[in-house]
Amino acid sequence: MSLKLHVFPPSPRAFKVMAVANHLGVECETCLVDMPNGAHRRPEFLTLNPNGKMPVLEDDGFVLWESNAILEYLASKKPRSGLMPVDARGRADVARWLLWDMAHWDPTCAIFIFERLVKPMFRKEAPDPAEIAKGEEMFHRFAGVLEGQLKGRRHVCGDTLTIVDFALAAPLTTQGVAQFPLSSYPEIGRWYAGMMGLPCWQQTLTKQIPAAA
Ligand SMILES: N[C@@H](CCC(=O)N[C@@H](CS)C(=O)NCC(=O)O)C(=O)O
Repeated sequence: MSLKLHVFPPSPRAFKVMAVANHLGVECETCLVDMPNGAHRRPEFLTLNPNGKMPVLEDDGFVLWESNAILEYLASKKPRSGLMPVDARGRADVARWLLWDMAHWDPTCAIFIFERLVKPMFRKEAPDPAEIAKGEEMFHRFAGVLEGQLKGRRHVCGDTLTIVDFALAAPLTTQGVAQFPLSSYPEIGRWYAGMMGLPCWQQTLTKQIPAAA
């Protein structure tokens, strides 16, 4: 049985798992989680993820939620891809950045995505300037960390592409609408342009519409 990915494609958290599966050539059946119609709150979805959140992966009875855990699992299917290092320090470095993502980067980017994309598009509400101001303060703090890390490195964990690059670059796919204050971060711009050059990135973007910029 092939893998199933339960996703709402406009979300960057869906984008990253679809892009990694695509990059690795891991065959996945995509099952739409119709979030605007509340599919993530229905009993059948809650049996997959009691948090009522997507993405969720299913692999022959094994159910996995949390997008970055899904990235690790997908990478484990193709250990020679290099997306997940094999040495202890390399793995610890990847763990460090995936945890940093969930603690800092993802929640920061989520403020812009929620205020400028989700609210106007799905709730017909205007962005809250106080939330945007809070997002900008957080963004400059953490984008500064990422910018420093990328200096002298092609990718976040060195010169090799890893799942970290997918995790951290995915929210930026919504830049056209979310408008992260990115102009003073040339290293992030250079690195993100490289991600956009990946065939899997472009293929996955076509599934993300209408959020893709
Ligand atoms: N840390 C989780 C976050 C998942 C998440 O918040 N997904 C959002 C969509 S992008 C969701 O399903 N939200 C529904 C809700 O909170 O009710 C992950 O990375 O998988």
